[in-house]
Amino acid sequence: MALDYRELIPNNVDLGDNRALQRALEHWQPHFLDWWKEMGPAVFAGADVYLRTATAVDEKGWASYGMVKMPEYRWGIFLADPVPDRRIGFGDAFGESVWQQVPGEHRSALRRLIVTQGDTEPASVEQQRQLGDTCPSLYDLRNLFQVNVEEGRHLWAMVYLLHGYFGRDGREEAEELLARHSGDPDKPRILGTFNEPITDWLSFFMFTYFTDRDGRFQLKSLAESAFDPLSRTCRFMLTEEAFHMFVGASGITRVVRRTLEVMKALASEDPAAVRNSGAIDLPTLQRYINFWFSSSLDLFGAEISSNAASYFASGLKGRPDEARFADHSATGQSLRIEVPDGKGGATGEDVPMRSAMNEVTRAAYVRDCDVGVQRWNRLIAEAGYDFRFRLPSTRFRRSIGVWGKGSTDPDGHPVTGGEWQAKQRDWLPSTEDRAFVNNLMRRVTEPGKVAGWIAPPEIGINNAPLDYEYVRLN
Ligand code: BYC
Repeated sequence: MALDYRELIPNNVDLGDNRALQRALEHWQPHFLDWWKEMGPAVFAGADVYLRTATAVDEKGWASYGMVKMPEYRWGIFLADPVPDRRIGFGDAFGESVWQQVPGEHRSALRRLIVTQGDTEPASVEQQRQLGDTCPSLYDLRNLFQVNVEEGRHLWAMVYLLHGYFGRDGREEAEELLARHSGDPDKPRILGTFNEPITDWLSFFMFTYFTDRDGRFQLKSLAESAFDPLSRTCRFMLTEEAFHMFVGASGITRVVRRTLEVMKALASEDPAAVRNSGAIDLPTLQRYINFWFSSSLDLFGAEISSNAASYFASGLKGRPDEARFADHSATGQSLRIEVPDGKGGATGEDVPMRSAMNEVTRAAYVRDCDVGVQRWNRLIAEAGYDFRFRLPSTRFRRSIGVWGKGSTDPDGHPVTGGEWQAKQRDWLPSTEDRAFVNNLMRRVTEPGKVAGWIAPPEIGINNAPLDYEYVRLN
């Protein structure tokens, strides 16, 4: 279905037929634009950017590319096409028709899920707002802005659901999504990771690799929802999300490539020598991986969660790719979860499967994260070095869930507060690491040129050459 851009709010939900909803969203739109100007990209905010805009909601050929000023981006409301006679795919109401309206008994839980999802979208734009200042190339600057406008559109997607299906409460929640701010001590964003500062591009690539990937798994879970408008909007969001993870995966790959080139040229693996040559040494990259991976693990919630059990039972939130599971009721099954034994070790606890849904999703996420790690390791091996990256244990640096109280080392062995203090700088980016990385961040905006700490991309955007002027700075 082609998307209609003639409306003030582009949409494929027949907004023009629902005057009350249209007015409510047109009332919210200027608030969104004020927020974008105040909290969105701080540098090059008015530049012409080579952006893609959705033209259809199916998976093939949905994007058109052209020069757009970000505040003029056509943010809109796009839902994937309905699946005829769609049925609830899991939980107690398995096989019943999906819902086109919100059932009263699930109203508050659904609103909470939609608000939590919606809150992350503007949060990420806020976190990344200063990055344009230090872009390593016009290509990367363009990708940052593409990610930013799409996160803005994902916010629109959740605001549409709040306005369209939750009445006055929904409208109030939509205002609150613009009132909370990343890192604000009084009104922070809801989930921890979205309050972490992102002041350098290495963190941006780690975030788009690890945190956007959580987004992918959460959106897949919500795409299973019995509340069909939520399912349809998440299905379309997933097609946009894929690019964000490409930015992360290819970004880290390019950093690793550049580091290996420098190591080769120096004939040395010495981190200090690598740093002196303006590249990021592999142990520092490992510490950034440890930081963003562990932070993103918390986004899946607690290992044992009554919230997750009731979301599943009532059909609100399924498992990613639910159809792949043999049994969609998940009753009479359990999952063995490792919990601290209180004596410095771990012990297994059998948890009813429905209460362990967060862990099922987290485990799938960990496997997916490891794919990139192994790819980076192959590059290192091919270059002839023994160093290998690895994901730390899922117990490491957790704030949420059974491992949220004590501390462990990256292998997941509990450590005392003193040991943690002593070893932290080996495991996580230290103040010096951050200062070093931040110091490398210098703006490069000559078409085709790339900063010295990262290799050039392999191909341009939409078949444009690498020296294309992806952002006209004006
Ligand atoms: N930080 O019962 P539990 C994305 C809270 S990213 C702070 O385990 P549940 C994106 C939890 O709220 C995807 N608090 O929770 C990426 C609960 O609070 P209350 C975003 C946390 O409900 C990049 C309490 O701890 N989407 O799209 O099973 C760029 C007990 O926990 C955290 C979603 O998250 C945390 N990390 O699971 C842009 C999907 N984790 O009730 C975008 C919607 C948990 O005691 N959200 N808590 O006050 C959900 O499905 C669930 O809310 C969660 C939590 C999976 C997040």
